[in-house]
Amino acid sequence: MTALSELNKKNSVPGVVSFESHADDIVDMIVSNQYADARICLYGAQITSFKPKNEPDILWMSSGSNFEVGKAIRGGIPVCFPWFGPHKTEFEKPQHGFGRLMIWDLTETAVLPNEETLIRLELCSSEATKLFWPYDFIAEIKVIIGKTLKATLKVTNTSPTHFEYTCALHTYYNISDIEAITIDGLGGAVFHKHGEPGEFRQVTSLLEIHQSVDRHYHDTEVTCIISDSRFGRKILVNKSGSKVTTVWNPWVEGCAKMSDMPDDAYKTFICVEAVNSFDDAIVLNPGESHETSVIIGIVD
Ligand code: TA6
Repeated sequence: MTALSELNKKNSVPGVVSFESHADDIVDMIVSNQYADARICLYGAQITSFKPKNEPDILWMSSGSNFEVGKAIRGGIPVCFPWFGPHKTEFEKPQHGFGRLMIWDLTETAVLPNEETLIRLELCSSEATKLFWPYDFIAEIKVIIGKTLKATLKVTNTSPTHFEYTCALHTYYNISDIEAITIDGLGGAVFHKHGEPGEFRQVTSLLEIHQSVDRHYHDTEVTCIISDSRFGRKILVNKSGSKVTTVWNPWVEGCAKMSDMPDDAYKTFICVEAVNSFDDAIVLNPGESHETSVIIGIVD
């Protein structure tokens, strides 16, 4: 039996959860309930679409994204694990870790009493992960699809020694126009610019973006709101278990350097990411776990 037919046989829920082949070795899970429609790619445990009923997608996907094992998917919610950004010392190792480059196991699909849909995916340490990182671990992505989407990355240390990891739920939000949005919530927070020395403070309460931005805001756990004047909607970006919020848009010159997105793609997405890194790296003793969560949705 193929992986796809086995998934459909064992894990589909009639009218709610089904599976579709996206490309060789890449399977998408399609979820549809009374609240929303969503897609989750088992490769990378990457949520690639979340559409509350009668809304344009909250998540952005690049029309040029790869769907190929070994390459990252561009858009949705990439899971960066067990490091965020480049590896600290071994620069040949994959940017943002290997979590987004591996096929995760589906461990649960369930319909909750309130008709929300619960999905759990797991990545356990193996010979393949030990080529990149020597530790034993269980990483779980738990997704609850309802009026909002809740995604939690739970990492458990199953090694006999402690380890440190960094991570991100690197969400790409679908927006009408980068110059038509504001981000509320980061006023007063201290940030550093990616790869540059120095510390700055966000002076205005609303962040507007008119050029490339790659900022890591420190010591902030607040909810952000992305207001989109042209789409006439406000996106809720709530998080927990993360003290760093990263805001990224590469602008036209950055897009031009990336083969998996059109040059003008920067206009229609903004990344606002729940991050554990820098002074918020996570250290786990044997048996300990940490959870990093996001809740996204439309503000009524
Ligand atoms: O989170 C921001 C960031 O680390 C940027 O520096 C930028 O490189 C981006 O992520 C995308 O990284 P990727 O490896 O997906 O091209």
